[in-house]
Amino acid sequence: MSKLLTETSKFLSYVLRHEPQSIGLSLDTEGWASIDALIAAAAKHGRTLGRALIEQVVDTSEKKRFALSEDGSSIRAVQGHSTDSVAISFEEKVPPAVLYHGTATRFLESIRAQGLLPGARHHVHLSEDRQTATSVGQRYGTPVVLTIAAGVMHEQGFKFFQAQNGVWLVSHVPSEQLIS
Ligand code: HQG
Repeated sequence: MSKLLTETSKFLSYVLRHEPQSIGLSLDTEGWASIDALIAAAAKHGRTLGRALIEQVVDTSEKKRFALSEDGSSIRAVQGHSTDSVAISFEEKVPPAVLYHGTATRFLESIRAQGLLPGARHHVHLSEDRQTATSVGQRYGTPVVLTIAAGVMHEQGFKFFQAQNGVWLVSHVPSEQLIS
């Protein structure tokens, strides 16, 4: 991916997930921003964005981080938010028996003690395959993949959601549900 696409993707992640106010942008509670408003707000803060570039970032994002509205007028990040202005109404879904979470070895002691916590984000992020989890864990150090008894948690009443890009979401994971 070109440097411009990567940089633009990082910028969009920042304003659509975390700090929309940093460029004076408003998101609705489902996370949508008007593309025209996004382009205008970015321009005011010295970043030239065009519709074509935005659409290219949406199309080339391997993790399918962003979605366009049906009429093409708005954009949102499909998961990963920390901003309080967004509360996406994800549809509940029955998870597979096990899900995976990639983390770094240096967090293990704390995770074994407290379980998995969402940190600044709205949910703990889980994946269906170990490979994705490994690459997620690599971002923070030596990766380690934890296996989560998602089926048991679901039976206990935990609500699971799946974002449009396949990432599984849950409020937290108690340490007893970490199988390995
Ligand atoms: C860890 C990326 C200590 C947790 C990825 C993680 C993902 C604890 C870090 C998405 C803990 C939070 C989300 C505890 C959890 N003690 N550490 N009790 N509980 N942690 O970035 O899951 O590229 O907020 O293991 O692909 O790493 O941005 O979450 O290491 O899907 O689209 O605290 O972000 O996607 O880190 O990553 P994050 P995450 P994008």
